[in-house]
Amino acid sequence: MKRLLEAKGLLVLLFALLLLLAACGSADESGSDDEAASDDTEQTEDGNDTEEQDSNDQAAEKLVIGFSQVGAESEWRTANTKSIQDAIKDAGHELKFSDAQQKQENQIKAIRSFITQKVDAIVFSPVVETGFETVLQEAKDADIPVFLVDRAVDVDDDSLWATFLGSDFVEEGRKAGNWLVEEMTDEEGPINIVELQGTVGSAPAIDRKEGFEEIIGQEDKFEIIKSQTGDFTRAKGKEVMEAFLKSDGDNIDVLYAHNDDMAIGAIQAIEEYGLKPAEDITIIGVDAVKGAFEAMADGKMNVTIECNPLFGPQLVDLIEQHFAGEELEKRIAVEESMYTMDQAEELLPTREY
Ligand code: GYE
Repeated sequence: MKRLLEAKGLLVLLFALLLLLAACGSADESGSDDEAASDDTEQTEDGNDTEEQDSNDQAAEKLVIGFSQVGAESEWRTANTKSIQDAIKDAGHELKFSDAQQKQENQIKAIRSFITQKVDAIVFSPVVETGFETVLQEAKDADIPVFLVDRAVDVDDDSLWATFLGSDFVEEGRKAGNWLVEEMTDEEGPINIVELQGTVGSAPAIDRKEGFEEIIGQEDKFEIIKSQTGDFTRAKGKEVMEAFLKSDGDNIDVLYAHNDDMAIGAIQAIEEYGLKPAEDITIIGVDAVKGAFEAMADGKMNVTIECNPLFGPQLVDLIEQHFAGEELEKRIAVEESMYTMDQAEELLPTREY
């Protein structure tokens, strides 16, 4: 019996060792998200390098996919990067990942490098809307389909991409506006709003502003007294909110932030200034990331409009459909919702991002 136990113990040990080795292997494979988009920082993640995976891979064609991501500026982005990386790897395709650090020139460089490397498909989340015609045309000329994700480009020729999968940012702005109008029904004006915009020239900054203004513009009592970019980051959100408070202090009734990270940075600034976030200043964010749920559960933020980043599996399905010869819709929307402070505590444990 003792022998048997010893033998069993050995087996368990051996198994643990094997697991450890496997874990080390995969840790080596996964690169950090915030490296620059130069050729030498691109990471290749081959999810199909074991026999076991080969046999799981059935008849599906193994694709080499280049992914030019915006950056690592927010909680949303981190969740989005992981969702796409995991989905590509899990499907057995090879991923070449490039982080643009919110710079357009890095993206153009990365896409050109994907073209030179003759990838099968390019996944591209453009930092800003304009200025990508030439490089998109180069991809088309090289016969490489481009899958736009998350953010759109402002380019007339829609033959330059296979499809665009992303959220409806104008609608998100409208949702934020409608929530505010409802919330302030009994309040008399003027209601002074400060706005923290996302990255200048980016689709979500342009569209979230437009949708929000469309709704609040219908009532005279609302006024946006200050509007500036916080580049979608906590640090910038805090810094700009500090400036708003310095110039307009007790006059500010509402903060509309184009993402939760900037709202969270601004909450810190408001507290340091000596006001109560969500009480003295109503706080609206967008994304519905965990950090916003935490802030809402703490009574420091009023509402967040959902923008779902977890569309990696949906994207991989679309890429595979394309290579199976199916015609794709040019625009595919991600479905989303809205969450208020009173739902935060209950929903926080089940939030996936
Ligand atoms: O809302 C923000 C991120 O493009 C939808 O980018 C995305 C936005 C998201 O930095 O947090």
